[in-house]
Amino acid sequence: MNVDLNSVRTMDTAQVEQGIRRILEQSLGVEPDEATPGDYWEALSLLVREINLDRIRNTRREEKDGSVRRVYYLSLEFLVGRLLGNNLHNLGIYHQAEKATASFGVNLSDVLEYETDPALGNGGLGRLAACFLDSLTTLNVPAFGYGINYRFGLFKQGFVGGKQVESPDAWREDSFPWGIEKPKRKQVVRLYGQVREVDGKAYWDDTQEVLGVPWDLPVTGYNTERVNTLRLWEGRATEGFDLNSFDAGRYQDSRFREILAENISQVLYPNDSHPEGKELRLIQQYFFVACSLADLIARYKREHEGWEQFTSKVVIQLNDTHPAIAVPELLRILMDEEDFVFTKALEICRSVFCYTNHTLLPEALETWSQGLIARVLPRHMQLIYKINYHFLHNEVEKHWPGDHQMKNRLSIIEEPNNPAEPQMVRMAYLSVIGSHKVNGVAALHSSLVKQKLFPEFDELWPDKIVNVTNGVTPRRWLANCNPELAELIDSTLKSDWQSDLARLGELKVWADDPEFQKKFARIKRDNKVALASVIDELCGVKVNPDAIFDVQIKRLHEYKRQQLNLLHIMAVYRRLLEDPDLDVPHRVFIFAAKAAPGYLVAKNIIYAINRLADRVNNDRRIRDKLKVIFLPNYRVSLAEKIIPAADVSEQISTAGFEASGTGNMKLALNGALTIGTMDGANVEIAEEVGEENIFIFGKTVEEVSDLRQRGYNPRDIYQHNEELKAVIDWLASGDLSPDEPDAFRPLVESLLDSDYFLTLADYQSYSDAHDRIVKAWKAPSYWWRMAIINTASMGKFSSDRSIVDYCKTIWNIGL
Ligand code: 26Q
Repeated sequence: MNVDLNSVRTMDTAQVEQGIRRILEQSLGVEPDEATPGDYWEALSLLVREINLDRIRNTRREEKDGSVRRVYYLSLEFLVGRLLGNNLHNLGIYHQAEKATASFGVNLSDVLEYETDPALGNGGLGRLAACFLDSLTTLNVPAFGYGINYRFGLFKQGFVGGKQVESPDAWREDSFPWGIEKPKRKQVVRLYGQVREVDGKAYWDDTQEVLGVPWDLPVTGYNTERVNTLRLWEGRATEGFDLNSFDAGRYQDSRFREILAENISQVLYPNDSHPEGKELRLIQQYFFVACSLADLIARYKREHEGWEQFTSKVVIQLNDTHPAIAVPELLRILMDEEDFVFTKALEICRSVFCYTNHTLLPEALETWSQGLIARVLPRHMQLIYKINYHFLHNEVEKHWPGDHQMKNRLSIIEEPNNPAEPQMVRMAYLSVIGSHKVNGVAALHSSLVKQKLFPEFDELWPDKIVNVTNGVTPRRWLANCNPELAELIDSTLKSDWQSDLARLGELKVWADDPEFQKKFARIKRDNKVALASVIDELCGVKVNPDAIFDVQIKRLHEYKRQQLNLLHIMAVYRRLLEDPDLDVPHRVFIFAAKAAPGYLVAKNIIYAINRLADRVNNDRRIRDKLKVIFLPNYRVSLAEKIIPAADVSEQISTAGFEASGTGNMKLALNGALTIGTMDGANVEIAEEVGEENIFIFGKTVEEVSDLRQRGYNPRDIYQHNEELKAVIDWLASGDLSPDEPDAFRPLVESLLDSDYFLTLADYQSYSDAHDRIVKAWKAPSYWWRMAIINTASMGKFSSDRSIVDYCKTIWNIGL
């Protein structure tokens, strides 16, 4: 980038110490010797915040000339994780802070534990957005993230008798020094009302108004003084207006507005695979889109005259279809407020919007009923019809003249099979039609997006659908969460792998070196000891750090197949009961996962794993050879503790269902070996590490589709696989839940009656792959060679590489 923000000024230990003392005494009003670790956390955070604020001002100043194209990343989720440690690393003052806190007699890592995770996302999509902000800043790309400042993030998960219970997570009710309210940048958002047309011009009147107030989080990067901004909107009632309607005797109306405004940014919806058509969710989507577009247009107007340069200065990335209403909103602004004609306005939309697809699951594709959009956003519904008409009657008609079936198939409006059902608006089609590029998130996924999801669009616009494989930031997911390994790499490579992850490849020459292997293995063991104490603290179970730590950490979903893992563990347990002297390594199977509160089978799987864990962990007969752990309340900060300690990474989705996965990358980066299907980014991971360094099993996408075509009956497999039959019968017997014998009926029925995700079909192949793992573990020099090669081969999966790809193939930004 042409702005030079690359020279990092640092602080020495004495300056950090002085800063902490000043803030403790003058801002928090406590003496250093009376301060708690929480006070130190707050003081250090406030110190970092001062530096960030300075740097934000510098960044703004350097960008004022408006010479650059800014990236606007619109996402309903940003799972940023704890910020203090990350900021200290980025500022290059982590070690200074460590020494400074030590001089006060406190341990920095204890201090960092005080921060609550901002839980502003469900899982992969939200965490990806956070990794991308880190990389955008690190690569010096001018960027804003736009989202919602939810009062309650994703629910907190606890277990009662092994069953998931949810409680609200009021994450920012504790002190949160990172957000800075910007009341001057507030926006008014209109909802409901009706549209009048006068002389061909549309007027949207009688609307309800709510305020959006922004709240800025500074986004720092590695080795740069640039600070980008994550701007999160909060809903508030408009002032003054309420009294008017109150005077007019419309008390209901005024209360309605107030309640609506305050509800908008209250909660993050906890579903990640089955959108419900809830009015409030639609309002959330429009609310943050309207605020963000108004904000970025105002910024553009402060920097430029006229609209000519808009498309070369602005690019807007839609993180899935959740912000898709941005397309008709920008069209509305251009036509109704800026007097553009429709075709020109659409052309502008199409050159600024890009859309990332994260799912092929048909039930996860967003649709909204036409009636709901027409009521909440009447002008937008008109504009959606207008876009659709233009698309079908010009573009589709030109390519497939007279083909009415094709028009039906590609229409943004889905006609119901049953006329009593409503017409539905397909947000994915709206996004494709309104964007200039559409991308999938891994090579396999993108090719399925082309072939299965949008084949006609791909024919119509052959260059529109592209791939950008996901990535993860090596700063958080190696340097910060695994400092010992980072240090070993530093001292071995003597090059800056943190900003050029491909450099890790140079570690391959050490893969067979006994000394290096020893150090690598030692670090893994240290991390396992640390995780063992977390497990003891959270679950009250002691685990052996010399056992294989086999982890599956991700949202709970049938397609991710935690149930496959469960069935296999049950089989391992049975084998041990049959022969307690079996010569097998000790194994600890570790799960962490939240289930959507309304997803009954997913919750049933959690309950089954917990019941099994209870049984296994207390069975003296198997002499600690097997332990099963379900860590509660999975979140970014817990992932940071599990990932460095993992030996085996479970990536076992049904082929064709996991768009990419990013946990797979984080785990391999930290030296875990993958047991996985040929799905999502696993395919590319296998390509990078080589098939001899990964445990691939199960049906491929083609085999899955062949099997379905032939007609799949899970009962055939159940009848013919003795071990599998035995564990399913055991699950169905009620033995694991004597107080509730039918408890696992939902799971058992799902497996035997439909098994849509082919758990049984892949069982034997999965079990065989585990046998290969056990064999490999028994030959340590072989195991550690593989582990080192995994770490060394993850260069491709840096989110820096993903962002460079976006810049080149989608955003047209030179670096
Ligand atoms: C939609 C409408 C209404 C309510 C909720 C939602 C909703 C919310 C979240 C739908 C989907 C999500 C999240 C999806 C997600 O996390 N997908 C994952 O994205 C990762 C990043 O690309 C991929 O690595 C994963 O494969 C994919 O599952």
